[in-house]
Amino acid sequence: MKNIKNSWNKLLQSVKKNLKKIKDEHLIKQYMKNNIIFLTFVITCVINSTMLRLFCINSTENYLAVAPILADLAIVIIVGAFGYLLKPKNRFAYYLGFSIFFTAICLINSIYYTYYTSFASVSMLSLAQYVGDVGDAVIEQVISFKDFLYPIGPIILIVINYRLKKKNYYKRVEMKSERKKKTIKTLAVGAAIAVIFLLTLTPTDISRLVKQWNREYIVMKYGIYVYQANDVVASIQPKINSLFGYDQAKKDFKEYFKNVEEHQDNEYTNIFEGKNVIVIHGESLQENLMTLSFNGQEVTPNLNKLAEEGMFFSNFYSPVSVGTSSDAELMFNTSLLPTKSGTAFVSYSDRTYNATPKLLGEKGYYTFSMHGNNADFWNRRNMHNSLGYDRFYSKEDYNVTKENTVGLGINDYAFFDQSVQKIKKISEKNDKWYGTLIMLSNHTPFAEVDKYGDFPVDIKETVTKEDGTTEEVTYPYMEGTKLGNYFKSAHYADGAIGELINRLDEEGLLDNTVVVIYGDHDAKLPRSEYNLLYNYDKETDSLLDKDDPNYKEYDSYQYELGRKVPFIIWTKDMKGTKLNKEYTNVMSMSDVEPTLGNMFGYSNKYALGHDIFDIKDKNIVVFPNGNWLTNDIYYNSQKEEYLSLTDKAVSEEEIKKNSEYASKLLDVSNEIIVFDLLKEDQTNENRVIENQEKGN
Ligand code: GP9
Ligand code: MN
Repeated sequence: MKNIKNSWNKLLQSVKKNLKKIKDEHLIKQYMKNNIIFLTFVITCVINSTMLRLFCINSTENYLAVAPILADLAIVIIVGAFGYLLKPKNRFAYYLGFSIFFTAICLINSIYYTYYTSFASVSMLSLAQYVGDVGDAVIEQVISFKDFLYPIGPIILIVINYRLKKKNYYKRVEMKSERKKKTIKTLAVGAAIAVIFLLTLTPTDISRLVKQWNREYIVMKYGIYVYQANDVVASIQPKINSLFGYDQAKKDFKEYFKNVEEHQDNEYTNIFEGKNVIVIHGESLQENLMTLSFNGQEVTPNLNKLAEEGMFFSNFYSPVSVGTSSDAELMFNTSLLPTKSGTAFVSYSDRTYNATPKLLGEKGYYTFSMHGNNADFWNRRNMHNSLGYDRFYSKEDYNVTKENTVGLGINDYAFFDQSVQKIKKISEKNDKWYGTLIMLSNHTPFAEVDKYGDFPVDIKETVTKEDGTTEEVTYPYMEGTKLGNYFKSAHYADGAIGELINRLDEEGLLDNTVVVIYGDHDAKLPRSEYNLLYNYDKETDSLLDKDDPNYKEYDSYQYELGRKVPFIIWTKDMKGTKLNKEYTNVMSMSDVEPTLGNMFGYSNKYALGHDIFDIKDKNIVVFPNGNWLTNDIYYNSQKEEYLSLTDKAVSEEEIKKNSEYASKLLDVSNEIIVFDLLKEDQTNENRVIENQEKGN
């Protein structure tokens, strides 16, 4: 104890002594005087990046954020440290070069943000060719006063350098060892700031950096310089992945499709040929919502009604990976599975896809997608083009106000309302169309409860007292829980779906249209929340005791199986027809394209999923982690254990066969995307058509 006290006192004394030395010898002043160019470089670069953030992202969180300033500071100091390796007279060129470079990053992002409400990516350099066409418009509408502020940084540097030169500032000689020492000391300061910054990061921050899809969030947390460096890495990674293994991939691909059984026509073949399509991408809509009511009110009355009147696939899974929403779109449209690393939407948007919009486009459909969020979220701006959509309507095309915003952006009601007006115009100009409407309001964290309207998720009971009078008793139940808030949010989103259907009908847009609805993935809420839902004890307002005979634990298998999402195909006149029923065979999002293809008369010969009416009860849902599900078994490949869902005996052989199939499917899907294997096929096909046209 005494020792600790002594060392502590010694440390304090030494700090005091050093501070006194700094004060007496005017060391700070001296340091500033000797490092004017370096300090100007650091300060102007950090001011530029901070200015960019403040101009672009208007949130209190951003205004108060210290973390991105630390990150910018660390990067700029570390880059600046290497300038000390040069002789004093040569340093200015180094700092000016980097100052221009950093300023360019801020300027480009500032202009890009004004135009696209998102930050720029080097992977979009290939789109630079289009700038020529819109150049004048960019200058008139996009470059604004604030953009002229960034170049002030390098200009200040030039002016200061000019003055210093006049005063013979660069005459002093620095030995090599002194220069090295300065570099190391400055690097140490940069590294220390970097460490402080790293301590502020949460696991979510790190995972978002890796995924690089929510660019605004990354800039807000890491600053623009880290964002841009990370963007370069994320853009190069897919190129590196595709450098090795092409031959093997091609071989696997050929082998796989050689063994795929040919599709057989069935009673659903071509039943919807020529009809218009509206696809509703239901953000975080889980199937179990449809089974729940609170105080006699269903959570999703509109979805339930559509399911009752249409074709309802009640065992439908969306095996998304880190790409969540975008993985759901990928599987839905291309019948492929998520990639093993990165996401198809962000890392492989330049690949060839045999996607539904493209295939229907070839059949004369006008295809479009609509989403109220930034077009660059999940890189949709590029990827929707690769999927073959003729037009992508994004935030830029909607009237988004503070009043109509919920969560990530425009609320589903306003989004659908404005979308219907656009669809009306589209339908006037095109006789066949296919449109995807991507919802947004029901997005995690489901926190804006006051905006969702009144939907109590408590238990209200009327109790008769001893004297014969009655009393209303309320038990909080799911009120105030994350899952409860999710129910409120989903109820709100479901209301928007109901209104959309009414609006479309009013405009006569349902008369020759098939509506397809899917939940993109589950709510991603912890299992403990479901335990409360199924084991609520009114008396104690908490979980039932585990020993209670009524306690039924929501185990990890139930949780996994409970993550299924709704899939509904509906037309306004389907009710009561033979199509109108519940379809219970297990089905995956990657089975949608072949299933719809069979009904609408198009086909992707490299689909990895199946027409559910062809494969029927033999289907296997494959998850990105190698788990799989059939009508009879859910298999957990990590734990190498399974849950039997029926009385049928499970054989080792079946487990082995299905596990091999799952792993093959994930490999082939990944290889198709990474090595762009459909491109070659497309090129060959085009060649055949050209030759046929030439009469060869
Ligand atoms: C973003 C929205 C949400 O525009 O589609 O994506 P998610 O976080 O669900 O993947
Ligand atoms: Mn989503």
